[in-house]
Amino acid sequence: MSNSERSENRQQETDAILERKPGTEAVTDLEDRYRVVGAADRETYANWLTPIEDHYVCHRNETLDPDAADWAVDLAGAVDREGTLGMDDLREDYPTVAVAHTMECAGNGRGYFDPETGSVQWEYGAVSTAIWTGVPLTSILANYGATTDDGMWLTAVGGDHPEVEDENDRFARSIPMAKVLEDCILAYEINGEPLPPEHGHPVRLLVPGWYGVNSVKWLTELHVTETMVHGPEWADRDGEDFTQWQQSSYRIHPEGVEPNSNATVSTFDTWDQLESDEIDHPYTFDENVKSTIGQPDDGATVTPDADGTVEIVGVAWAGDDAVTGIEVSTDGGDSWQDADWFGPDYDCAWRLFRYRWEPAPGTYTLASRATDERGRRQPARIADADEDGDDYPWNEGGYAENAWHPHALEVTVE
Ligand SMILES: Nc1nc2c(c(=O)[nH]1)N[C@H]1C(S)=C(S)[C@@H](COP(=O)(O)O)O[C@H]1N2
Ligand SMILES: [Mo]
Repeated sequence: MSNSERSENRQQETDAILERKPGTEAVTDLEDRYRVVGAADRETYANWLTPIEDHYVCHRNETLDPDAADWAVDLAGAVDREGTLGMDDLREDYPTVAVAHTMECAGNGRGYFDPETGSVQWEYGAVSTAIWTGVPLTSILANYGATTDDGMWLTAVGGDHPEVEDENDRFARSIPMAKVLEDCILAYEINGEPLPPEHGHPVRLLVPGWYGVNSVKWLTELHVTETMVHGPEWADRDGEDFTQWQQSSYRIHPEGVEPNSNATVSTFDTWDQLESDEIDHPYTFDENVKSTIGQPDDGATVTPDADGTVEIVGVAWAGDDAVTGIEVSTDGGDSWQDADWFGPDYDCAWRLFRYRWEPAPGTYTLASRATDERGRRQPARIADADEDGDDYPWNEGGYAENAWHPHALEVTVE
């Protein structure tokens, strides 16, 4: 296949996803081969559940659409016996659970970085909340006698391959065993429907509250390992490189730095890693505290209700930590007021907030700012490339952005 044929294929694939998902719009980076769509509408962030039609999509290789009857997940590594799990085994031999999960692409907000970084220029649309149904990994690992001590890792591999001949990377992610046992599942349904192709049909790993990259789609292999994918054994396994998506991409580091490869790390919280001396270039594991206003829309002209108020509604999340504080500003961040939580409160899923605002006619800058259970609050801005301080660190990949100022919006009150 020629390059232009490939790029036409990608365009058609993205168009097919958009047709199935009318609530999304392309943010595709065909140059970098990413098929991506984000929520088309800010309204998505004034609702708790994201319909499948609005759920963002992000992956790099061809979208797979295998027959579920032919699919199997191989389990190997530190287990008493190796296994091959077919879809019937997963559905019938194990408990079924459903988990709420706010999935955010680690590149969500990348479009706000200045200087601009490479890859998909997401603004706020690469985050969604769904109910995912599947099998708790702890049941599968127990059944196969896996070694699940603290410090162990579970490595998951996707069935997708690069379409370009000189690239040999495979999509693999290693998850610390403690997290796997706590709440990870092999998911085969989203919002009660079988997974659509673009969300990983027929089965994916689901890592609640962690950046989307960890939730490997089209799951084909699981390995119980003492290290994450790292070193020659994984960098050249039968001519394929399983380390790239763990050790090179999706790491937070300054410009021009090749992130160092680690066999293991003992701190998993992304923000803790940013603050830790142990880890130079944090991995994008759990999601940083963040919030997005869903209503009113950016640029909207609003008419107050009969009682003179305008309702501001949004969502706030903090990965697998609880989001506990939420403030709203109607003056561009000069002053802040507490907003109220409402709606569901599940681990690893965002919470809805509302604020009743009594504005005089005029033009205003609205912003929201969330705080997690450990008192960590969204920083104001993304720092300049060479700057230290309290702002969110500019990083080459544009990852894990959670500053509030870039997300502010302008509203005119009649
Ligand atoms: N096999 C595979 N899994 C993958 C990816 C991929 O390229 N290949 N992309 C990851 C990234 S970067 C994200 S953000 C999430 C997006 O999941 P979604 O498309 O279901 O929203 O899938 C992750 N899982
Ligand atoms: Mo992503």
